[in-house]
Amino acid sequence: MRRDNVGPTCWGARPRRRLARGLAAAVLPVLAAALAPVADAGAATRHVWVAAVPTTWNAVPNARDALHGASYAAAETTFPTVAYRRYTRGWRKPLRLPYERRAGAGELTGPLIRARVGDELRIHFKNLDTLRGQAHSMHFHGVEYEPSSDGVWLPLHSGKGGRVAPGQTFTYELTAGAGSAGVWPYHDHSTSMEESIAGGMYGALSIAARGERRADREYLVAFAPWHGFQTINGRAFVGNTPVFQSRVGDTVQWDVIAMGDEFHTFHVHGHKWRTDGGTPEDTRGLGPAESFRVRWTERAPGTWLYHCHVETHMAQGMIGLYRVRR
Ligand SMILES: [Cu+2]
Repeated sequence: MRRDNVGPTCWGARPRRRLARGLAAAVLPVLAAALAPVADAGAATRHVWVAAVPTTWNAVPNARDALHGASYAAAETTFPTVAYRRYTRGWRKPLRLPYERRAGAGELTGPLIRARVGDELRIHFKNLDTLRGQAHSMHFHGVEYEPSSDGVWLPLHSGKGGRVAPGQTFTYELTAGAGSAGVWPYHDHSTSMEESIAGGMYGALSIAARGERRADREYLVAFAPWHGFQTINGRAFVGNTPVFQSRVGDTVQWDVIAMGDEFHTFHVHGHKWRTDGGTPEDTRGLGPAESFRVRWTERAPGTWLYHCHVETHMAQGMIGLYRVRR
């Protein structure tokens, strides 16, 4: 099992550790010799517990659009909704892992789910929607699965995973295949998908290639509309959207996804990255359910803006701060 991924992959495994250690001491050298030429010997099965839960979300908690000097009443920016939340094993307690906190994920936007090429993912989903009492699902981009784990509602074709009723559970079985390295969205694809996505039922998978080192800093930028605002991770305007932090010398990775009906252009001031073909770039467009990640080694201290460069979106909140310390 890999240890480089932040956060436990299986909760409650501790009591079995001593037995496992003894077994490992006896069996591992034999296995290692047998499997030495196999590249994916480090692959893991990662269990993730997620629930759809009612919540009340304020996209503008400081009540201000600082750039335009406008202010908002809480009633204009706060609405009840249903969102994905990570839980401990068996959905006992809500959980937000440290890397999710640093990435600005796991609040309105669902958990940032990390894996590595070769891993198996078991996403245990429970529908706790007592707000609207609707069915929900999880549909994942970029990974491999059988139709039964597609999480899509299609009459006469879908199984239980496409329409998980309130109070019910379903486990999606996914594989991070050879082409899965990168960042991918997931979202509700059940009968309630339009209303659910508009309310925040989406999130990101971040899948590392085999042998790839994780960046020192990883940030999530989820572009989506919300009740007339244009949000990043469910927040609108500088002072509400995530403030991402790094130091000169850090490798930084930006995970960018878009949900909803509109096209966006991701832009970071004072920085460039390279396309897969090697061309320098400082703005990249994406449409609904598209996603990408960009990386660079930080060399530019200061306080910078990141934003969607569709100017009406920027004016409606799709803008944030990026701070680089020396
Ligand atoms: Cu935009």
